[in-house]
Amino acid sequence: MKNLPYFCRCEVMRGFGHGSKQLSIPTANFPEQVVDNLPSDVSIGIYYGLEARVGTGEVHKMVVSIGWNPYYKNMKKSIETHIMRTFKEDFYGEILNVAIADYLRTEKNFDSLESLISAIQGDIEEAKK
Ligand code: ADP
Ligand code: RBF
Ligand code: MG
Repeated sequence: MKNLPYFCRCEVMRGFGHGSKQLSIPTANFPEQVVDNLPSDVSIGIYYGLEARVGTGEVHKMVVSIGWNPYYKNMKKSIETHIMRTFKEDFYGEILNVAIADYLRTEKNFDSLESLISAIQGDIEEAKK
């Protein structure tokens, strides 16, 4: 993937409302135009990032999922960023900067919500390393 690190910057939109926040893994979703402009060699899958920054705030580690979320059978491809820190407030409409550094794994389907969550927690541990 010669386009890595891949930088993108756009406002945060409302996502599919699957309740990621209730699972303690909220994901900031980018608008469709960001998804449509992804270079073709940035494959579907889960990545970790060097940088995630909301507005002019601090820089944090992150994990990002690029794909169709097979567990939820989404019809639309999405780019969802989970920033590895706790925010007091939502930041819908704010500009989010991300630097997608490297690939962790392919997107998978799971037979339970628990297995999806534990896979995501595993990604977060990998990203920290
Ligand atoms: P949606 O379906 O609208 O994307 P989520 O449950 O995924 O809803 O929550 C995402 C929203 O939560 C983000 O758009 C952002 O405003 C907020 N948020 C709070 N903390 C975080 C975080 N650590 N990482 C990503 N988004 C966060
Ligand atoms: N969705 C899937 O269907 N399969 C996956 O393998 C998958 N991996 C993810 C990894 C990370 C790090 C993140 C942040 C999300 C992932 N998702 C995956 C998306 C997930 O289904 C979505 O964020 C839900 O809204 C969580 O409830
Ligand atoms: Mg989301």
